[in-house]
Amino acid sequence: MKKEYFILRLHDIGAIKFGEFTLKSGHKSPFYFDLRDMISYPELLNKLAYLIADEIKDADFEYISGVPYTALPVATLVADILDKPLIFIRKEEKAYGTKNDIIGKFEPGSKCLIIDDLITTGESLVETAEKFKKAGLEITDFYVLIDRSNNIENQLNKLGYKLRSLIKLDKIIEVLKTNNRISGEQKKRIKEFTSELKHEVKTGKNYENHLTKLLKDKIKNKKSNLILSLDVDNQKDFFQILEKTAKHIVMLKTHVDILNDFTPEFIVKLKEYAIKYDFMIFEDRKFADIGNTVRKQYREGIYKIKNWAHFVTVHALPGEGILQGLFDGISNRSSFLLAKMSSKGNLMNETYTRNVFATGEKYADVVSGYICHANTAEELKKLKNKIPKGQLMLMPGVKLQSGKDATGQQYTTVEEAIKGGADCIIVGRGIIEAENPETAAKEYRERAWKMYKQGV
Ligand code: S5P
Repeated sequence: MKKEYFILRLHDIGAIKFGEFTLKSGHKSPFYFDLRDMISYPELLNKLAYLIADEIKDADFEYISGVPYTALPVATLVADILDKPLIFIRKEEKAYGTKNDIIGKFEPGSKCLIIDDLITTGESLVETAEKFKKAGLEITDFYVLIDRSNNIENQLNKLGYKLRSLIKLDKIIEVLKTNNRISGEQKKRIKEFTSELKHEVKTGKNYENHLTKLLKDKIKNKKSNLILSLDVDNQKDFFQILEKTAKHIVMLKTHVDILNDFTPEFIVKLKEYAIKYDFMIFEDRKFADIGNTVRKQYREGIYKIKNWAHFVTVHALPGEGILQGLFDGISNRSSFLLAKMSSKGNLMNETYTRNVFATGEKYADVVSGYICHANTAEELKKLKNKIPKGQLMLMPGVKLQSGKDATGQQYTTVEEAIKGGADCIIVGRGIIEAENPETAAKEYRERAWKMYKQGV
């Protein structure tokens, strides 16, 4: 089967469509690929499998894997043709995270080639490869049906992967135009669209809003990435600790509803401290309701959070309406979305976290970044890599020593947090329950800053 035939058949069955489609990123695309239905055309699938088998038969691998769902049936046929064993990783995360994520039997130390249907950024293929590697397999080869990336091959090469592809986007456009399946006008639009996309990938759109920039500047000027979480229940203790620690912090995180003796004067005093010691204010309210309700919770009640907190924490769980309700008509305020909490057994799985990042990217004018926790620098780095450029990662659950508390809080060290890419650490009891909060704050600040400065 010639590649040209394959392209035309995909067009026939509606796997390649032209029109106007809204992508996950919010971009409007003049074309859309969805190869899922291919499995219902046995002659197509079969010819395709022989074509792939021919292209990979000389590569060095012992196992074949297909990424579910679309590429798995294709990989199954290829495995059969080449007489290679098939393994794959389940798509759904297991609720209780057992290690049995790989289906099929394999010998650790063997090489496995991974087949996928499409490649755009390469991110998901690399993630899959990493999972296999963790299980002891060696991954050096990828094969994709359609490569619509911006020369991702070079970047993958640097990471130690070789990418082969059946067809590239340019070839699809050329074949469809030659066969009068698309007009010259459409071809032009597709070209324009892809060159814009390419441009965007190259320059990397920046999602930094005005308040994010303020915080970043303060981190630089104050030489601190310490956020103090001052969770005490009375004003006296609050201001006593603040007085001693304020010079070391870039931002103060409050839970204003913990105070037993809250009065409006508290806010006046808090603002004075913020000016005197040059820190920003962050109310950790963790909004999680429908837009209409959070709108009132943010503006009204006794705390009137909107009037004094530069940032608030928000759960993206209820959907975009929460951000619309909170920030509609408000300027000079921003938020951090909870992407991966520090508490043991939290229900934020990989998919949830990814969706939180997508929400934050879409609402970047009112989202400055994410609250992310991980137990190791390596795990944290994976989260950091997915955060839209320009937005920040703040990490709670930090102490000088790792450990946990009595109700599921997990602690990672300052060093792991910064090594993993945290822009700021959030520290509560490590400082406020220390014998001397002032020296504790100084120590956290210095340890974090030293590593941060090294750019690790
Ligand atoms: O996942 C999270 C998110 C947050 S904002 N885990 C957290 O611990 N926090 C907050 O950070 C928590 O509400 C508390 O105010 C602070 C951590 O306090 P510590 O005393 O455990 O350091």
